[in-house]
Amino acid sequence: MQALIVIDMQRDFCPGGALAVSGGDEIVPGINALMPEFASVILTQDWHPAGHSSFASGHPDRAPYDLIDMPYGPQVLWPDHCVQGSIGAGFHPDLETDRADLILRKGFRAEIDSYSAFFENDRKTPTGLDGYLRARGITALTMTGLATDFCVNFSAVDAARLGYSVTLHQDLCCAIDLDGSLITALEAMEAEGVTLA
Ligand code: VGL
Ligand code: ZN
Repeated sequence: MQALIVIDMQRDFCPGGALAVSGGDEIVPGINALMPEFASVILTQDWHPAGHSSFASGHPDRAPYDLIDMPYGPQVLWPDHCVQGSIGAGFHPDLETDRADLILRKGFRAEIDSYSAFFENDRKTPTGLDGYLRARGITALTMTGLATDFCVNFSAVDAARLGYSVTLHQDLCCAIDLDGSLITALEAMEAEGVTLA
């Protein structure tokens, strides 16, 4: 059984949003068009409390996109984005959310970020998605959404390590691309056996 995973197709990651990925909105029609081909459609939603520890605004001596050391490892500091209940945390208005079987929220703990749909950034606290997929007999995942080099990458790598058959739909993803992070991410996914399609 195959699932389409749509990562973080939220207003804040689209042009005009707080952490806009250039061209991020252009993949919405293609994602919608792909939904009927899948037995299951799962959406993720980046969902941070105000003042989240990944927001540069809470680190007075730091700027957005700085890399800092957190107790769980390195962490990029971001502009405030996807604050729980805000307009920016909502899905892109054209995304067909009705088709979703599950909307998985992540990044809701103030002290730790969660790029991956499977584990928080300590790479070991589970979100519960693995259990959900296993319980439903879903074994193959096609990954789409934002951003290719962060949340899509971490989700695809974790999924491959968990034993899923993973395909990255490259045309239906879009990258932030900080200092070559896109090429690094593509190499990481390939090394884990993710099919780049
Ligand atoms: C994301 C940075 C911060 C993403 C989420 O969805 O790729 N990137 N939070
Ligand atoms: Zn975030």
